[in-house]
Amino acid sequence: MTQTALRHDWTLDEIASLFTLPFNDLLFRAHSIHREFHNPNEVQISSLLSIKTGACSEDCGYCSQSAHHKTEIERERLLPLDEVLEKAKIARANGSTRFCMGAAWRNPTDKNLEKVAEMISAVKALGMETCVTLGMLTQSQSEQLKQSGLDYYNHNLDTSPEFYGNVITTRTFQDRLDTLNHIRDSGINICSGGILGMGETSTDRASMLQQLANLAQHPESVPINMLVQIEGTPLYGADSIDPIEFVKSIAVARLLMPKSQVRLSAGRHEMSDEMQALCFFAGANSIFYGEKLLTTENCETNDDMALFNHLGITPSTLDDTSEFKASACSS
Ligand code: SAM
Ligand code: DTB
Ligand code: SF4
Repeated sequence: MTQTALRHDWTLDEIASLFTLPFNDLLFRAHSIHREFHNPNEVQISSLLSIKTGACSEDCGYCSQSAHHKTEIERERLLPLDEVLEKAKIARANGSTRFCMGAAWRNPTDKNLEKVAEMISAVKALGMETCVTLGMLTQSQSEQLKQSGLDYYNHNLDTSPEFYGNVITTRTFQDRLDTLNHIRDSGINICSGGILGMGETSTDRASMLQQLANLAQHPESVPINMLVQIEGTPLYGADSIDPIEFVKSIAVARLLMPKSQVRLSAGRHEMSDEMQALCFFAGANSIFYGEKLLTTENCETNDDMALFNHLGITPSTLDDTSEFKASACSS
């Protein structure tokens, strides 16, 4: 049987019609593609650490760390290297293969970047994959990160270009695409996705996925977050997304980006085991693992392992992921 081809020319109508398929038909199609490209019983796990917290000059309407919103978080300067390494070692001992460090910056200064580059090299030396999310980057900053051993850069489109202005006003959708281009051009894997449940329509969800799928190369990792509602942020109290619609969005992401890791990201804490199981069936094959995301709580690790056992899922090892990378997302 010939392998399903990767496409980069999806129309909005085509994607919208995937969303209107009967649920069973959509899930069957997504799961079939999932099996074609991935081991259906394996999930990759990454751990997160906030290396610089709060006081961010951006006004992202969902975020606890924006200086524009009154939220109850403890601001923290850039963490020292030894503290970061200690957390990375714990994540490694718990089975995470990738360590993702996040900073509440609009963009890093060159001085900040040097310190983060040191962290990346040191985490890489532990035998883990590295990921950072630091805001907007220039081309030369991306290249510096690549040289330090960075494997993935997380930079989300967050939502559709049409809904974007309702969520963020301090930087544009195009700014985000520019950063993604710099990351791609410097040879770092891209982790880019968005957030569902911010009051966007189903067409917005289709449009955001269209933007990701029609990039010249699909992001290697596609985090799909469900909004974690944080008191004091403008999006606190937004209408939450229907769980079935969320699962359908995972299925559509899988259909549009067959080779990518689709990451069931923030919001798992609010999901039932059944909803997570449906997301894994629909094509999600990676998660953030550990009791904290950046500033909010994640699922208990014991509960995650119990769910994995219940579903017969095993966490992937680095050998499995390097096999995936060897067949990278290029087309
Ligand atoms: N400051 C950097 C930036 O915005 O690119 C990096 C950190 S930022 C917290 C990383 C991503 O986390 C955001 O782009 C957003 O998609 C996601 N995120 C932040 N707060 C969230 C929330 N309350 N619920 C769900 N996802 C969230
Ligand atoms: C992503 O898409 N989700 C993660 C990671 N990339 C950096 C962050 C989720 C943050 C959830 C809210 C918080 O803990 O502050
Ligand atoms: Fe700042 Fe990132 Fe939060 Fe936006 S999402 S306010 S850029 S930390």
